[in-house]
Amino acid sequence: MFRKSFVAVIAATTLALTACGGQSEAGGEGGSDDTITMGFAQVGAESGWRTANTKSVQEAAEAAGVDLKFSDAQQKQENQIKAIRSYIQQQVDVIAFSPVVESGWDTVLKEAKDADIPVILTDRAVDSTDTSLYRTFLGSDFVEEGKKAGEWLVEDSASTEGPVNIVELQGTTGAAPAIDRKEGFEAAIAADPDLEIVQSQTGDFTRSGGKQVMEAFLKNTPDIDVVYAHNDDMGLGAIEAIEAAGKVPGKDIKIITVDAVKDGMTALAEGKINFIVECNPLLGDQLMDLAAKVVAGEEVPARVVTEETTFTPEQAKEALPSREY
Ligand code: GZL
Repeated sequence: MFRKSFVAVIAATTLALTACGGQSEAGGEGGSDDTITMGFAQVGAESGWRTANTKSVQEAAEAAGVDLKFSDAQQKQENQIKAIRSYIQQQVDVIAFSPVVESGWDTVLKEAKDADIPVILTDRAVDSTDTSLYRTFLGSDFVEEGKKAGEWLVEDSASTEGPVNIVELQGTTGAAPAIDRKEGFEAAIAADPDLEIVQSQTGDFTRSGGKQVMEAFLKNTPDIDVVYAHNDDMGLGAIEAIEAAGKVPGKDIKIITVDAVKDGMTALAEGKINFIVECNPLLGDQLMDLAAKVVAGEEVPARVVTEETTFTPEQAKEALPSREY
């Protein structure tokens, strides 16, 4: 709406200045014409992280006066593509989305480009080689997150004699965080030949998925020493399976996760998880700032990386009272 009315205002201004040199009439029907309309295609509601991310986007849109059209794709790429097409039809001013998987976006992103609607990637990236299909990517460095997890384990295992058997709960197959967190972790643990990933399977970033896969690992894999879960929710599911098997999570089997949402931080403070790498879901304000710049035709960085840290149990106890998510 902003773009069409912006042209109307220019036309009205030109006409007014030509005709009588007076103030321009704001174009458009009713309401303020400088309201940005954003179409946001969210992945789903699969985890505590996603819930916090959705809340952040919605609250930031409200605060910024952005008219937000929001859709939940229930973790299905075809639903996100449908949502993006509907935003193109509605001629929104800007489209933002977190691609559930890296591949298969070029066609619909070309449709947005042909409709002259800028696209902002938030949270997850796409593997398209044509970077003109989106204006910027706002989100974490997932390879770095995986490295931080692996580096902690290398240090923690330094005094351990013999093999350390690791089982890995991967995120959604084909998703950037799953691919990159695996890559970063494997690169870090390569430093210690005793550290070996003996099983690796997707739990789809959900608590139930993590529990089911961990139950299978416990049945078919003797001597599991460590769980590396690509997010807290799968780690929390693994805790349920480990306890049901009569073992003590955090002691008999150490657990490393990524995200640092409240439930994960609580389990960390209780010693059921041993280390968490933070992945910040509060992207809303940065997204709205980027959208305003992109719609105004201003240059924006190709990549905006979010700030994040790591937590031990002691640090979780200190951080929990003031945690925003
Ligand atoms: C990471 C995000 C991931 C979280 C999961 O930025 O895409 O998806 O780590 C969420 O909890 O489901």
